[in-house]
Amino acid sequence: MDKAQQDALKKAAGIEAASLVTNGMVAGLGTGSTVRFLVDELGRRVTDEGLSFTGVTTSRRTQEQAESYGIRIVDIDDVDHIDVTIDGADEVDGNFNGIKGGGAALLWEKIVATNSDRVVWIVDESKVVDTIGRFPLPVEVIPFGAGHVIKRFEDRGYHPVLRKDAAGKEVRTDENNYVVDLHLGRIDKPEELAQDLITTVGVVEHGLFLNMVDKVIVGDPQGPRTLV
Ligand code: ABF
Repeated sequence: MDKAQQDALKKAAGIEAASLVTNGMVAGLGTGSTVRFLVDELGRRVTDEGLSFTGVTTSRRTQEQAESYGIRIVDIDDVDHIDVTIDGADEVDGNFNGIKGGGAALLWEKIVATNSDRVVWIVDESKVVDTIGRFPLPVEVIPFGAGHVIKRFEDRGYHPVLRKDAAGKEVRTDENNYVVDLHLGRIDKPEELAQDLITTVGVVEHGLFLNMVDKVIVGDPQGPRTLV
């Protein structure tokens, strides 16, 4: 599938999901290229149809895009609940276990998701897998002592790689932390791995999103479909 075909599938999923946002709602807006299509569609509806809702975003870049359409964005602590959060994912399996964080936004994404009444992911079909883990698992790590955390991951056989940008500089999250990607190949016991990661001192959060999504909309050449 070339990029244009993948983008068409992402766009179809984004447009389909936009219909879940109705007037007066508090909507969580995720991060990534698929969500960009969602926000574009929501912006069109705001402009053309007078759609009016409040947004809580999972990254500064989504906030900038949403505000460019005049969408009202508030801090997550300014609302007592989020009606629905729509976000992307890097991988999702048949048990609705997913990997997120390719966009280095996994911490805010997980905070927004865990404060949402409903969570919906939008993906192109390449993200749907039998077993998660081929996509390197992002882990958000505090810079202080990150070298020792990486060493621990190496000793556990997690094949960690500190994420760097094209200039070779460490990628920083919106919380100014590092991202370490674990090249595991496959993850057969995600709950056990999640527990091991979150109890490692210096780890802030990881990209395993287990039992955290209610609906997955998949962009498909035959039209968007819902993963059940
Ligand atoms: C975001 O969506 C990230 O967690 C994940 O990396 C991204 C998927 O990226 P894309 O939609 O660009 O494929 O939530």
